[in-house]
Amino acid sequence: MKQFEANFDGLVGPTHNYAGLSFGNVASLNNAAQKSNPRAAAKQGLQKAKALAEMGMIQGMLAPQERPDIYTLRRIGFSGSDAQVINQAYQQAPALLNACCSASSMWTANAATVSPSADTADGKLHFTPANLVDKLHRSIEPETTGNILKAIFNNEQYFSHHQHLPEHASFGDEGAANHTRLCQAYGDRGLELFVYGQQATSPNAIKPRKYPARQTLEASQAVARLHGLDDSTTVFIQQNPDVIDQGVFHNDVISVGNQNVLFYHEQAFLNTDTAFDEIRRKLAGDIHFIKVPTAKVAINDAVKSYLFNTQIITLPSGKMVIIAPTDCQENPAVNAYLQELLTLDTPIKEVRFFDVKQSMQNGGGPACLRLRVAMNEQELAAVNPGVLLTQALFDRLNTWVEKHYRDQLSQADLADPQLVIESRTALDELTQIMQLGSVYRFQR
Ligand code: SUG
Repeated sequence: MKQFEANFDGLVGPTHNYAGLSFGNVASLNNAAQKSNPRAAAKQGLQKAKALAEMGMIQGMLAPQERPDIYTLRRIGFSGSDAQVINQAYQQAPALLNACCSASSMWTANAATVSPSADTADGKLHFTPANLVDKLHRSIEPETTGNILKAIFNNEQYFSHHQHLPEHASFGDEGAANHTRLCQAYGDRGLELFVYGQQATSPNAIKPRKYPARQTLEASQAVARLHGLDDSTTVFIQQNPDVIDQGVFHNDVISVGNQNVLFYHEQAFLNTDTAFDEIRRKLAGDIHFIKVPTAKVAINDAVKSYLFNTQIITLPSGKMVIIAPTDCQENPAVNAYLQELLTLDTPIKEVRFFDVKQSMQNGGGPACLRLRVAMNEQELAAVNPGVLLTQALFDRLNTWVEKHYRDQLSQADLADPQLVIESRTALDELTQIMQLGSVYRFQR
């Protein structure tokens, strides 16, 4: 049976803005209060997704969430009409209004952890939405994320959906951003590598001092249990706390894997040698560890350029290509490294650059924008076809963006009650375009 790795990219929502909400994410803080361009952001994301589809990759889209999140604002005591709720929040607690307006669900690497059927005890493909408890604006995503995933992977014979983990710091879970699957062919049993930032139930365990470690070992272990992964093919490795303190808030900012390739910065992990020995033991067949030394790319350059938030994809021809943000091309050290990489004896043979700057300014590169789902032919046939990116869907989505999105949004604009109406009108139409049914609360 044929096997694929599909990418599901997050469609950027109409309220995309820069609110400086993510302490520990340098780009988010540096760009706080800049004006955003939601229309350009959505189009940049669509262009990247379409380019991958044109390369022969299976490409899907995940719908954005309903923002402003009026329900959370009501839950914390703002009342009256929707317009009154927005106005009160803006006057009394603008930071909370900002949190309820973020389009952060675009970064679908944080939507869920996904284990392909080849790895799980019951032979089903498993999904656990990430609870994202470390950040208020992200902690309000998982319920709708679960609804959207269930509307897309809607077949109990093949797909198993779990509830997100308990909403407590001990179970901080950031989804696929801290999870990599290594394998030979996509349909082979793989090794699932979970990268955590701290061990929450062990107060003396080593952790970062300055910035939060969003992912806990306890969360990673819980997801592995839920998905029915076997110890013999699962590895837990701690992220280096020193790099978290330099702005590496997710593992996918410092390492990325594809099939039997792990591309990583030499400072990415703690106890690298022991962990890599375990990986060699647990993954059948060859493995290519591509180490990027600090002497070639400093952590600061990796964080600014997102060299590791690249997508490494395998084209239908078998060739591996690295999909990088144009920010990598603009950084002399990183660009030089990428050109050198292509001359090294590794499976990565080509680099292609994409402009995703609207997302980058909030700390989201190409890899943040996608959720990987390795599937076989039967599973792919069971996916809701309304979300799979064809030329026709691309055209419809582009037209939809043109029609509904603003080309500028400032923090003050978030107080405009019209934004609620605009956003709901857009999403209502989107659920029809993508055949999602009623995934949003306003539709119920
Ligand atoms: O969670 N930024 C996101 C970026 C997520 C990137 N994802 C991965 N690395 N997989 C975050 O920090 C910024 C929002 C703001 O400040 O307006 C934000 O949420």
